[in-house]
Amino acid sequence: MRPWWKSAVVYQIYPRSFADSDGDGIGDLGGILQRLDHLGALGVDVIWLSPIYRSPQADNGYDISDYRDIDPLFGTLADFDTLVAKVHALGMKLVMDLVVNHTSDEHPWFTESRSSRDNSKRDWYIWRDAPDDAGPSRREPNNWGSFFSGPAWTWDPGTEQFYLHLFDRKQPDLNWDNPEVRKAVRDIMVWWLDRGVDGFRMDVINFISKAEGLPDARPVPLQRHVIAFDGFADGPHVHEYLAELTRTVFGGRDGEYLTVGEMPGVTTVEARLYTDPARGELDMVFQFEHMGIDHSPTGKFDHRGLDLVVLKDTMHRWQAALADVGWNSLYWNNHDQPRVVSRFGDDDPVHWAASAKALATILHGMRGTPFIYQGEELGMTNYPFRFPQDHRDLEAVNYYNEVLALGGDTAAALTGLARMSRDNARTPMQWDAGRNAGFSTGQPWLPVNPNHSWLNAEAQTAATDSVLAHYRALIRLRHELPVFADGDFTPLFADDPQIWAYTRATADATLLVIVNCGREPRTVDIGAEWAGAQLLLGNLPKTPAASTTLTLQGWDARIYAARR
Ligand code: ISL
Repeated sequence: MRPWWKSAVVYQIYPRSFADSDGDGIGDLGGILQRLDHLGALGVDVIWLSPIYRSPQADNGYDISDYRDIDPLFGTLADFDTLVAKVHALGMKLVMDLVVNHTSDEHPWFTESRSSRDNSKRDWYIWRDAPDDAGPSRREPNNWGSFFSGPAWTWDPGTEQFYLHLFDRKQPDLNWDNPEVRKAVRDIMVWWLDRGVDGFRMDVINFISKAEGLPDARPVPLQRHVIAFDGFADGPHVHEYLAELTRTVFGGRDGEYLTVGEMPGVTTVEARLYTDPARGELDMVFQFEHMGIDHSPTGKFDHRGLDLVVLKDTMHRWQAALADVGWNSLYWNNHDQPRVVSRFGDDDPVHWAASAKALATILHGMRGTPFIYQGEELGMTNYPFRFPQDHRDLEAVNYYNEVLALGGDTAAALTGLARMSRDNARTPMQWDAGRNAGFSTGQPWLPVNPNHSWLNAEAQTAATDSVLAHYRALIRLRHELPVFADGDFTPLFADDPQIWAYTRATADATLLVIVNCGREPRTVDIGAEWAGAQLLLGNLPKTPAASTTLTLQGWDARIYAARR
């Protein structure tokens, strides 16, 4: 029997930016409760909540100081229990974000660990001596860089050793080679499952096993610190630790659960192993190849434009690689990525709606489990960031300060940030055309996009041809037609720089998904077998039935079912 999550659609909430019920300008659990009907009407099956645990909020909750409590910013455990009950009553499931590659430096485990070299928690984190004499120019134990600029090591003057942090210095990495750490993680997961949650999205979970001896990464010209994927991604024990976790947490539990591992740098070969049901590791992973194709070798803020053929090829390779074993997750957006309609679509007002629907059609037609990030179902766009002080995200702030300190091109840095900054995803959800887009009665922690005057949930709920209505239709199709979950995937026109097309087929049904990813109309020959095919969904008014030749308008997107 096919697992339930193969025909499910997941919706990600970034609680801080979703809905604010108490007027402090920061979204909260009360706000989510007030807006659950939006998700019920959309038809999604699962809600994934970005972290709501107690946290100093250095990385907006991806730095946890207590895994068994809710941050007062968001509410209380009682609010959480109410939320779980309401989500379940609406027939949806709730998945927690589990951030266990690292904790906050304010977690009691770390405060104990740093208190002395012989503390019982010392070995819960990754501590190393300086390789040379102490002094102001003391070298770090290796050349690894932090994802958020600078070295991945911070010196602790109290105990005179460095600790490792792949992310911010306030996010020290746990030492998963210590069985006590693995046991502690397991206990946290069981505690939340017992509270009623339906699974976990596991943050950078392919980073938990570091390479033996923490070797230097391959040097990169002009960069002293290197993001050393080969030093920590898909490390020597990661499969063993994940299988152990899954067995000990879910073994013997009845229920329908979902696990998805977030995995920067993961390859198709590794992803097959992680998601092979016979190995008992994870249900699906988030891969990043399609999110990297517009980054330049010098980093994500040096944009290199979109080559559609490369994007298609990347997505198609993942479709093929996980066709017989494993399973894909499908996403364009999350809280770390710029808005897809501005990135791979066309957010010019004339093309905005059609291109948002077209990108949705491409993704939701594929084999895998689609994830929708809040506001994506409205076609929310990037924010018009202009000034350094516009940015809140520590990644953006650190990057800008680094460019400034090195005497680099700050104007170029601002352009790069406007295009790629994670804050693009984090501006408040646009509920209506009113003050603060209906997000909060107070001052929002990040400004609301001025386009909420016309781009908002209320307007789109009332319209039958909105981006929102298109997402609803795609979700309904996935629920109704088994071919979306089960069908084979075959690309068409693979080398075409403007047409994105593929078929999905089972023994009983064949679909054609065909999209014009450009402004100019295109005529394509799709073959006689498609003549008279039934239009299941289109994104423009008056889309005709199929014929051997199709003329597609700008950003025209169609799904046809072959006649049998
Ligand atoms: O956005 C990124 C930095 O350029 C990504 O590389 C991101 O850091 C990476 O995808 C890992 O993301 C996850 O872990 C981070 C957290 O900041 C992200 O929000 C989270 O999704 C550290 O916990």
